[in-house]
Amino acid sequence: MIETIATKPYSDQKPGTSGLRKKVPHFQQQNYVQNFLQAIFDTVAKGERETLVIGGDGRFFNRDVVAIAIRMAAANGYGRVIVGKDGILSTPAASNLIRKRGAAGGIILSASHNPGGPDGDFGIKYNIENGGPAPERITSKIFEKTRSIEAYRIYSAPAPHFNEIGTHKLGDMEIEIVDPVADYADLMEELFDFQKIRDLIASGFRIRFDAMHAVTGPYATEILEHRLGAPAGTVINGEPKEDFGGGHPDPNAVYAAELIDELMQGDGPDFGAASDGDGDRNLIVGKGMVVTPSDSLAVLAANAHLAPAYRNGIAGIARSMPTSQAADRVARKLGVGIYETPTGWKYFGNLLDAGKVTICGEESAGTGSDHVREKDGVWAVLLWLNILAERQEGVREIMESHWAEYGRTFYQRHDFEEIESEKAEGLMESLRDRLASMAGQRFGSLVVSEADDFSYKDPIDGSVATGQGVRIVFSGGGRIVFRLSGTGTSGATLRVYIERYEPDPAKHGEDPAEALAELISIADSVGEIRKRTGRSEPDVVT
Ligand code: G16
Repeated sequence: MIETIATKPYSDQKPGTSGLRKKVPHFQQQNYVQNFLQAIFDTVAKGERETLVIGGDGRFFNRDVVAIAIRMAAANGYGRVIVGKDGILSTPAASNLIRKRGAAGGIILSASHNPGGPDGDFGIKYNIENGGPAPERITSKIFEKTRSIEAYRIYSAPAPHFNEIGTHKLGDMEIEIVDPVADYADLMEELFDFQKIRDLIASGFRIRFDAMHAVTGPYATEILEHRLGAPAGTVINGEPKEDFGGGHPDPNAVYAAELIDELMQGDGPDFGAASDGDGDRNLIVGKGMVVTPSDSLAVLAANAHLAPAYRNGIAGIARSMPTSQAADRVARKLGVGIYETPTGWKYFGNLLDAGKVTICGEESAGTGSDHVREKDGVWAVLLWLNILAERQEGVREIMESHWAEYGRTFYQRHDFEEIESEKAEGLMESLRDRLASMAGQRFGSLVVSEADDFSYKDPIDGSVATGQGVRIVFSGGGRIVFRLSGTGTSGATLRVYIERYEPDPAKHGEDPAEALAELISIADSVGEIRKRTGRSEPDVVT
């Protein structure tokens, strides 16, 4: 029986960079989840008896919300839901299922790289029928609905267990519980030359993949160990846990330090990789070298033609604005388009759908292609492996020859976390106020050539996004970007992105902190970071 239950609106259900993210206890407030799901169902125009994909990264509260989403989908006219066994679906696997099964959309439960557990973070995101995150015009409608919601609809009977593959019914709705890994692994096998990678591994090439007790464990184990023949133990921390084993599933130098240390040993593995909570981010580590996400995007774009899926070349590259300009040089050389979008994978969707770009990437450890409409951690690892197998070179040799050919863009991101929101807003406001007078100003040895607050007009649907980050560009190619994160759950996180182009190969071996030292100190003075926040050091440098 369908029940209509009265509820009261919450005022804070505005989706951020990637869906609604809050602490678990916040989500556990009465009807908080139900309100947001009903607002989604009321917003998305759907025909009769459509299909909806449901799954998440397995973090604490995942199962409860999967069960609620199934019951509410049944009460909101869906004909079928496809649910990952145990409620598990990595974000890229969910994107693939939406596309493959012609679903109207999907509910993806994750707070990505944020920690989990009863006091950790949780998140709900809606993806549209192309498999990608809902664009702004939909998320803002969802937000509007949450502000005036009066009731939600739910099926009174409990949801069936979803811990075994099979089909069930709830009212008229079919519930299909699927293997979360199989379709995704098949897709990877279509894109890449698995035999070449198998041969590389059989020749003694050693891989270490850290799944960080998050969702990619089963995916990486199936693909690397079972299908590609890597020895057992290649995947570490491979069992997804509700609290990620107490860790922080963010594949960066801080939280993946153990993996990085192992790769810095002379007798360590040849290739290291890690992914995040929901499997869409990636970290690539070579022997003695961590590859920055911006460099990884540039190298993958330059070498994509070595993998079967991209053999005929790529149509273009898109990167988020704060991502380094290394990929732009590759696009120019290939003679393909380069697009600079605001932060957020949702901005790539239209470009991918229109066939303008094939490869996309972000400084926040995300790379992906037109095979799905999300960034994809395991895909990035496999494309790297395919390239390594074809070139028969190590990660370091590939990076060094890339820099020799294109020049090196030194890059760092400095995060200042949990700043009081007012102080962070004040800092951004003050920068914006000074933008008009900035061009021509000298800081140390550098002169500002242009400064603006980034805005973007989507070339496909004409929609405009403003206020996407303050850019200060210096003559000679240095750049500092300031923006506030849209994914945090407490206070504000100030992100400062710093880059400098170095064409001279003799200087490519420099330590990035040294190569960027002058810009780092300019960032502090121009941004008044210490003065306004009291912070002299960032919490995380990536
Ligand atoms: C999300 C978005 C990415 C974005 C990242 C960081 O990733 O999908 O596009 O780059 O957040 O955003 P911010 O700088 O606003 O915190 P994920 O992996 O968290 O879903």
